[in-house]
Amino acid sequence: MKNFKVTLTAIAMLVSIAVSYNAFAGGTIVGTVKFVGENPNYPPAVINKDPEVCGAESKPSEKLVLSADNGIKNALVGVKGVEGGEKMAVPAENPVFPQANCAFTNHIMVVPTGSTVDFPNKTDKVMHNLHSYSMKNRPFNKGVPFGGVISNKFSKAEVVKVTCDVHKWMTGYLVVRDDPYYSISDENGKYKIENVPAGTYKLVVWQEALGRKKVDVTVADGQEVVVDFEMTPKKKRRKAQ
Ligand SMILES: [Cu+2]
Repeated sequence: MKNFKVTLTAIAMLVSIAVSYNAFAGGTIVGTVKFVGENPNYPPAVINKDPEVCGAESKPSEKLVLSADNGIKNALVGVKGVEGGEKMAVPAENPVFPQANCAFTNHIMVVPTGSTVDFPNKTDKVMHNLHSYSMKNRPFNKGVPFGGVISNKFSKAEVVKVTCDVHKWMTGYLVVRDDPYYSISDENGKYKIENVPAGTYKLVVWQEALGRKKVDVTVADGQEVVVDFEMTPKKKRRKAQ
């Protein structure tokens, strides 16, 4: 009987080791997103409305922000098709996407699918009129006065572009996403995605001016795999003959 108990304890220990191993299993994908080609040099936004609030000086374009060695800031890198992986929970407090000085404070932000996002205007003594562009979530087009806030629920995963109809240069992106296997590149173009379950997937990079690119990636438990991306300007469409 005593031996039986010892055996049971040993099995229980093995099971707990296996469980904790699984909890920390997974690999990491890291890399750099770089721009290759001729810089389109997007012109700065000319402030032609409400300069007393928005500032009289032009604002640098946020469409393609490059480091000195052409690392791309604000590229979204995501793993596609992780089956049985984690899902992001809807946060208890609404994610916030503020407007300040006639710009969106976060140019790009990821929110879990099902989130209600608040769009406050706490600082600008002007009316903003937010306008969203989406295919799967119902678009909105609403004014946000000084001190006001609008809220919108995003039920479907997709990238939603948000602009302001009053101040045409204002542009931001909300990435509505189910799973946590993504990263937004930093000012040097670097990204890192951790705790990816072992497997072979598509790794997709998206950048607002350059579009989308995907490669295959194989992730192994406890390993780090390096995937660098090179992005080039979109080809101009030829005019119809
Ligand atoms: Cu505005």
